[in-house]
Amino acid sequence: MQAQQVKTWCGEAGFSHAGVARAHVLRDAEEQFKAAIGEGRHADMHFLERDVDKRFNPEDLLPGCRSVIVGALDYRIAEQPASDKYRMARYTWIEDYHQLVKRMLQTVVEKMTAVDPSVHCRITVDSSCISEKNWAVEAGVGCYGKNGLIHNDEGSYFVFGTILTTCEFDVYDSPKKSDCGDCMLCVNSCPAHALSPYKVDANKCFAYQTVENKTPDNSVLADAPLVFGCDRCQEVCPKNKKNIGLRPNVLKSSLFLQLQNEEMENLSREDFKTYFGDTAMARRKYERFSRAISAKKSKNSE
Ligand code: B12
Ligand code: SF4
Ligand code: SF4
Repeated sequence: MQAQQVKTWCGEAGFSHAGVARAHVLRDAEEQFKAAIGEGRHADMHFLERDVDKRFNPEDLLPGCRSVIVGALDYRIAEQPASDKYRMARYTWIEDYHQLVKRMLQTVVEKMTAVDPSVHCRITVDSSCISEKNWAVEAGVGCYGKNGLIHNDEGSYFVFGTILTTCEFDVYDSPKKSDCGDCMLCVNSCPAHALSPYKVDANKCFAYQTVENKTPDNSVLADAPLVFGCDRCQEVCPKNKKNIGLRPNVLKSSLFLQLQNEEMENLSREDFKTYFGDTAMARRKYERFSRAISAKKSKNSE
């Protein structure tokens, strides 16, 4: 199949960038990953300790896998949240990307199998153990940044999904080299001192503390820049300062952006469902949300 054809389909689905990597075992990345786990940089995310081999060998996840297609969705929208005290990470401002990106990739798979019904595909969006970050680099859709995220010319506000496929392509993309140069803005601006170049210590990272940690301290929730997630190391990145161009029409802003400070403070369980139900925040319970809001409210009133 022609790689350009599948990239065109990805564009039609709403992806800002797409690339195709030849499936192989990512030995270097596996070593880096094992080192990070060995140092305990994954905090309590024990799911990262499982199936380590499969993460870097797509054939373990899809027998006969020959290629990995990566779609990158730029999730910036023009709307801003009404609340200035209780803010959430940008990736929550739209429909939960796990569902959105999966649906977008599904349309690409349908077009591929219409052309060649013998092709097998498996879609991943944080849904399997595959390391989407590493495959994004392999497929040339970005490069490693010192803030631990993948960047391309337009910055880092991208989420990724992959299609593992038995399909072979006429040409393949190549990995891009890191291009941060001497810049250290993200490392020096991280409020949690969680960053050293290209490495994130999740134990300290506010994104871990506010989203993944099941028992975070109230003081940590109060100090975190955001109620849910953290964007500081992206906000300071010069690559993210470029103007927002035309947004893909797949992005719809979430209802919760309309909530004022007081409405956030008094949100009932039912309202939480109404306003946050379609966002990635709904993956965490209402109790978790209201605890974070209370911690921030106490800090604000000090
Ligand atoms: C666990 C996880 C987290 C954890 C740990 C973060 C981390 N840096 O690993 C926490 C909860 C903290 C987190 C936070 C966030 N996350 Co997160 N997360 C993941 C997840 C599920 C797994 C990542 C992983 O394997 N980490 C384990 C550690 C050991 O790996 P690592 O630090 O990435 O180490 C790699 C590098 O060393 C790299 N590497 C290999 N060779 C080389 C060579 C060079 C030169 C370099 C520099 C690096 C390098 O390979 C290693 C192994 O993969 C992925 C989805 C997925 N399945 O991949 C999303 C993912 C990485 N997260 C994503 C996002 C959006 C975020 C947040 C921005 C959300 C937010 N606003 O709060 C923050 C950003 C925090 C940060 N600065 O990284 C996106 C990243 C998009 C992007 N542009 O890069 C992903 C890809 C989800 C997706 N499907 O789009 N996340
Ligand atoms: S997400 Fe926040 S806490 Fe985590 S590394 Fe970036 S700036 Fe630091
Ligand atoms: S802030 Fe600077 S060092 Fe950090 S990711 Fe952006 S360009 Fe790289």
